[in-house]
Formats: sequence, structure tokens, C-alpha cells
Amino acid sequence: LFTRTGMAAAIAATALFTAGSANAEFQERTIRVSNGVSKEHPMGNGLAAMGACTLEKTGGKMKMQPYWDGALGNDLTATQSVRTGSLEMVLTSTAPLTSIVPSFGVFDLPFLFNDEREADQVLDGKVGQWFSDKLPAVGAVNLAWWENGFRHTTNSRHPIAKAEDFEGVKMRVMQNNIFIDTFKELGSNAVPLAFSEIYSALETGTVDGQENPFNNIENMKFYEVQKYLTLTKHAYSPTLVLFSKKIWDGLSPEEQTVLKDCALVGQKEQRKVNREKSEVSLANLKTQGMEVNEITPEEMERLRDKLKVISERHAAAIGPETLDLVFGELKRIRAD
Ligand code: TF8
Repeated sequence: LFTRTGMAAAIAATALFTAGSANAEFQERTIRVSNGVSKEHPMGNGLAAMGACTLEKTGGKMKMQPYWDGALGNDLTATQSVRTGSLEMVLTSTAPLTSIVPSFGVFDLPFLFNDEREADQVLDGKVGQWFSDKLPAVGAVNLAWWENGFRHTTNSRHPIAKAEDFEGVKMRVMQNNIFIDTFKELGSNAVPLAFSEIYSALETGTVDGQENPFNNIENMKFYEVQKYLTLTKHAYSPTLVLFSKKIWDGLSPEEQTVLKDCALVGQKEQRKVNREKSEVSLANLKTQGMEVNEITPEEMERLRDKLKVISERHAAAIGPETLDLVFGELKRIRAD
């Protein structure tokens, strides 16, 4: 009898121990995610897919908790919170981070990518990994590359149909030297501002124009204060899915794997919806009263030529190794 009781106790202890180790793999966690846009943006679809995935893979323990409209800071300040470990995650364009990782500047060069296929192939392959590998040293882990998208230009002054039409237009740009220089080169007055400040800057006339993907222009209701939309497609903004390295190092290997796998599940959904919605957004912007201007192929060629100097001027800051890597990969992709 004595032995049997001992056995039962030992079995109970084993059961407890097993439950305990399962708990150690996955703890109750709420992953707060900062983003500058509002929840109807395709980022919302991506985060919903990612969150459903983490819940499923952790038996309900790991939740994604998005914060919208820059409630936890803009791209740059939220990234600083991620780096110090006071915030788990941020979705941010690469451009504001170029001051932290100068090689990211390559993505800001005018007309780098021609289409989404090129962007996906560069970012999802070994080149994208090479960029991601630079982030742990500055306190962040990139879980995947999502998409902000191809950027187009809006303003309230006049239709833009050629390079010279940028002259004298006060343009809000991202907090990034290459964007500032690009619009200065075109004769605009380039004003760097955080994303959350754009609407009121446009409304009060502090700036005349800005540039962003269609989804963002619609999501932020810039159409209320902007008349002209020009299809410049002058840059593609990749989105980083940045996780705090400090917090990452305290996660179990299983939790880390779940986050990486689910960020890719989210990527698939986010890119899909972003691309579908982009066309819908353009149509909605017209319905809202925006006048849409295309630039003729000849004028586009002149615009590209005029901006070639930007790549030359910023080559040293970006670094030759980075440029070789990205342009080498693009050459390979374009030959396919
Ligand atoms: C910008 C960027 C931002 C995005 C967004 C907050 O213009 O394009 O729209 O990074 O995720 O500041």
C-alpha cells in the first residue's frame, strides 16, 4: 500500500512535470505591434492572418495585439522602442531606418524595382536575408518582408505631368536623406515629416504634396486635402516586420519558430490583399474626386534621367557591397 501511494505520487509528479515543460515551450504572451496606418489597411489583413497562426500553433497562448494610427509611435520612434525592448514589434518602411542601417538606402533609390515580382525575388531571397542579418546588431530581428508598395505623388497645386512640374511644390517626404535629395533635385521644397503629421501638414498648407502608395493615400484620407494624383511609381517601400531582439532572446526556440513561420503566413496574406486593394484604392481615389495624371513614357524617361544623379550621389553612403549585391541580383532576375 505504502509503495502504491508512492507510485501514484511519482506519476502525479511526472504529469505535473510534463505539463510544466509544455508550458515552458509556449507561455502566455501578448505581442504588441505598432503601425502608422489604420486598421482597414492591408497590414490589418496580414496581422490577422499572423495572429490566427500564432494562436493555433501555441494552443491559444501567443496573441498578436495591433496598435493602429501610430498610437505607439511613428515608424522611427516605435522602432526605437523595439530596439530598447519596451515594445515587441513594429511594421515599418525601411526608409526611416536608413539612419540606423545605411545600406537600406538602396531601397530608396528612384526607380529601383520595376514591379512586385522583382521586389519579392530580391527581398525573399539571399539578398533580403543579407539585409535582415544586419538588424540584430542594432537590436531588432526581421521576421519577414511585407509590403508598403509602389509610391505615387499627390499635391494640391497643379497636375504633374513632367519633371519640371515638381518645381516649387512643397513636398512632404519621409525622414530620409535620399528622399529629401530626390525631391530637391526636382526643384521641390522637400520637408521631412513623420507619417502621422502628413494630413494636418497638407490641410494647413505647410506642404502642398506628399508621396505614398494608393492604399496609404486612401487609408489616411489624403484625398480630402489633395486634388492631383500623379502615377510616378518612383519608389517601392518594403515593410520590415521587426521584433525586439531583447525580447526575442527571452523566447523559447519553439516560440521563435512560431513567430517566424507565422510572419510568413501573414506575408502571403498581406501582399495578396495589398495588391488587390491597390487597384480598388486607385478607383476609390478617383471617385473621391482626385484627378489622376499619367506621365507619358517620354517624360518618364526624362524623369529617370534627371534622377540618375541620386544613385551616384548616395552610392558611398549605401556602400559598394550593398549596391553590387542588389544590382547583381536584379540583373539575374531580369535575365530570367
Ligand atoms: C511614409 C511611409 C508610411 C509607412 C506606414 C506607416 O510615408 O510610407 O506610410 O511606413 O507603414 O511615412
